[in-house]
Parts: sequence; structure tokens; C-alpha cells
Amino acid sequence: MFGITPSARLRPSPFFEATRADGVTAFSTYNHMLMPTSFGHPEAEYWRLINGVSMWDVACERQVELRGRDAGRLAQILAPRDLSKAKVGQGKYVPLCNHAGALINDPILLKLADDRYWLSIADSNIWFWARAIAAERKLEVAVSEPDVSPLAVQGPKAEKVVAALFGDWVRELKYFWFRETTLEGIPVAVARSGWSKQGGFEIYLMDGSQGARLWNLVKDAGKAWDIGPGSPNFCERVESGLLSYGGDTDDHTNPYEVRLGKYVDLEVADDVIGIQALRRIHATGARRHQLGVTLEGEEPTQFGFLWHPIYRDGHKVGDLTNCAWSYRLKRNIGFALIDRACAVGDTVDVVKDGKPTRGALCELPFL
Ligand code: THG
Repeated sequence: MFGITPSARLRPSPFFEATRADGVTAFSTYNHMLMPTSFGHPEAEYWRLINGVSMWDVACERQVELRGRDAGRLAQILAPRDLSKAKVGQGKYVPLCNHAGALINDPILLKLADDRYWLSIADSNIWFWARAIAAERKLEVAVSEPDVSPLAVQGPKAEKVVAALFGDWVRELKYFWFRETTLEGIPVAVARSGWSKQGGFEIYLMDGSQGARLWNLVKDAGKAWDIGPGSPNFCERVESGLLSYGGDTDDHTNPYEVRLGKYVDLEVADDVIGIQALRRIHATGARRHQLGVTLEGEEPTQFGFLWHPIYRDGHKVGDLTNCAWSYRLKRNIGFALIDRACAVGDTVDVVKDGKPTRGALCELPFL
């Protein structure tokens, strides 16, 4: 469709050349990087994730490292989730909020040591945010972006591939837990995690010069299970109800509106950013909530990039924040960020280009 002008602002992924060699056909931008989004066969890439194993360049999930005496304290000030019981080797999904309680990122926090953490971030600049907060709170902590790049291995056969590479110990890893190790001399951390509900692992490469080597080692080990290149899969994540920060949120979306309330602990200390606002929102109830919408129609419809307004009984009640053709449900499905007066079972109209499409609200996830 169009090209990409090279610039040092678009930071290269260590896996970039390997994905080019394997036929990448589309990218999105994420944290000032290019993230592969297609290898030209969207439906085959989907079924490989559902039935087999797929490997993804998600180096754009950058790490923000907190290091020093106050690293744990800074992590807790940034995250309105109780981190006091987090163990070394454990990861946790943590909403980050601003002072008004609005979601500003939804990283996975990895505890590498008592004085060393990574925030594995979604698409917003938490490096600036963490540095500013550390300075303002006069904390003894260095905030940096280390040379760390995740490679995801996802799908029901991912465990076989990752065990073939690293050994049977990976089978015992609990969700979001990780271990630092090496693969033929390449330093990595192996975690059970990833942005799909099909199971899998992420291999955090800790030496950017070894991207092509790591990619090819995973590819070779996966041959026995017909591994292939893929990417965070739009259809699967909509079916599975996984949130895309920035895609499904706006600048005043709070965690309660997007099903992340279970990751907020209201009893954390008063100096945690956003907690006072979150307590108020929790007491009065959020204005909106997130439900699924199943649209009428037997054919895939392109809803494009933008949110689309949702109407009930002639009044605007919210927005459709994404929409995918579900290969398993054979329907167009999406997420509604919608007035809390709307409920499962309600009939709504989604308006695109002035034309309404009938839909029904349902629980998330779809599958
Ligand atoms: N991997 C890594 N970093 C990331 C992502 C990732 N950073 C950005 C983005 N993805 C963070 N967002 C999410 C969102 C949801 C999940 C993981 C990362 C997730 N959620 C499960 C769920 O919602 O059911 C489980 C959460 C839980 O039970 O704690 O997996 O993919 N490295």
C-alpha cells in the first residue's frame, strides 16, 4: 500500500531482518517501533495460533527497568495493585493510572530481584513517567530502557517447542512467572505469558545483536510442530476479550470500565498514584463498562481504525472500540465501551458511515 521512511526515531527490532526474510507484509507502530501484524495469510495465521504454534516479534513491548534501593517502592507508587507479596521470578499484570485514575498503560511487572524490576509496557511512554515520578518523590532508583526484546511463542503446541529448546522445567512455570537462562550462549528470560488465550511463552532476548540467531533457533526447534511466523492476532484477542491499551481506551478510561478492577487494591498506601481517585470511582461506580457486541450479518465487515458510535433507543450510549470477523463464531464481534445502564441482552445499533448495523450486547470474553 505504501512504504516506510527509515528514521532513527523508528527503532529497529532485533528480529526485523528475520521477519523480513520470513515474509512480513504489514506493520503497526508501537512504542516508536514497527510491530509485524501480518505475514500475508491472516486466516491461516489465526488457525495456526488456535491449533498449532506461532512465533511473534513483540520487541516493541519495551522494558522499563527500575533499579536501585527504591525500585520496589517506585513500582508500588506507580501501580495501584498490591505488590508486597510479589516474589523474585514472578510477573504480575498491573494497571498504571494517572492521578485522576485514568489508565495510562497496562504492563506486566517482572520482579528480577528485590532491587530490580521490569515494566513490560504497552504503547505509551512509561519511561518518562517513571523517571519524573522517581525525581519528584526523591527516590534512589535508576530508570532505564535495557536491551531486552520479547519474542512470543503462542498456541497449544508452544509448550512442546519451548520445552524442546530449554528443557522440561518450562512445563512447571506458572502463569507470568519467568526464569533467566541462556540458549546456546544467548542470554534470555523465559516466561509463561503472551497476548493470547491459547497458551504460550515469551522469550525475552537480552542481547539485541542475537535477534536473528534466536529467531532461527526457535524456528528450527518448532519445525516438528509446523511453527510459523505470526503476530498478536486481532481476531483471537477480540474473541478472548484481551484489552488493547490505547485501542480500547481513551484518555479518561479507568480500570473499572475495562474489566481491570480486579487488579486494583484499594487498600494500598495513599501515596500510590491514582489510588485516591480510584477509591472515589469505586464508591460511586464507573460511568461506563465494557461488554461484547455481536453484530448481525454473515459477511466480514471492515470497521477500520476508528471507534464507531453505539445507539440504543435512538440515544448514543457508547462506542464500538474494535471489531473483528470471528472465524470461529462466523460473526462480526467487538468490544463496546458503553454506559453502565446498558446490559447484556440489549439490542443496539452501531453506526458506520451513517448506516446502522444491529447488534446484541453480551459478556466478554466471547470464547
Ligand atoms: N507481553 C509482554 N509485555 C506486554 C504484553 C505482552 N506489554 C504490553 C501488553 N502486552 C500488556 N497487556 C496485557 C494484557 C493482558 C494480558 C497480558 C498483557 C493477559 N491477561 C490475562 C487475561 O486478561 O485473562 C491474564 C491476566 C491475569 O490473570 O493476571 O495475559 O503480552 N511481555
